[in-house]
Amino acid sequence: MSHDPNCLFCKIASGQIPCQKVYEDEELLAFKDIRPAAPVHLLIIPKTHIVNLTEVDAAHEALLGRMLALAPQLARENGADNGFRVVINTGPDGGQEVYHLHLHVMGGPRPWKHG
Ligand code: DGP
Repeated sequence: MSHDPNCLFCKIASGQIPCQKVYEDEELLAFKDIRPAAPVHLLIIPKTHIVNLTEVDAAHEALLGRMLALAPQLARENGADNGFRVVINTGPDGGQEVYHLHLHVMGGPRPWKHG
């Protein structure tokens, strides 16, 4: 498990910084986005430090699959029961602000702020 002591989401994953957790297992953590762009806005992160999709290799395929497969369950459990959107911002031109891989799960009744 890789850990970057300067990374915000590593600090959240290790419990150093609090979050509104909605799911946790050995590999993944999911919590509410602090600046929601939709009525339901969750972030799913791997606990291990991966900067973004450009750093992903074949060894991460199962982990990425688990992140995606978790999205519908968490969307449903958190009230986005009529559909949702998943987004992974990658790099400067992808609008990535936090350089620890994360999957946005956005849903809930429209209109959304950025919908
Ligand atoms: P991105 O642009 O894809 O890197 O999105 C980063 C998201 O992380 C953004 O929607 C706001 C959210 N965020 C930033 N800092 C915190 C934090 O300290 N706690 C939580 N829960 N979310 C955060």
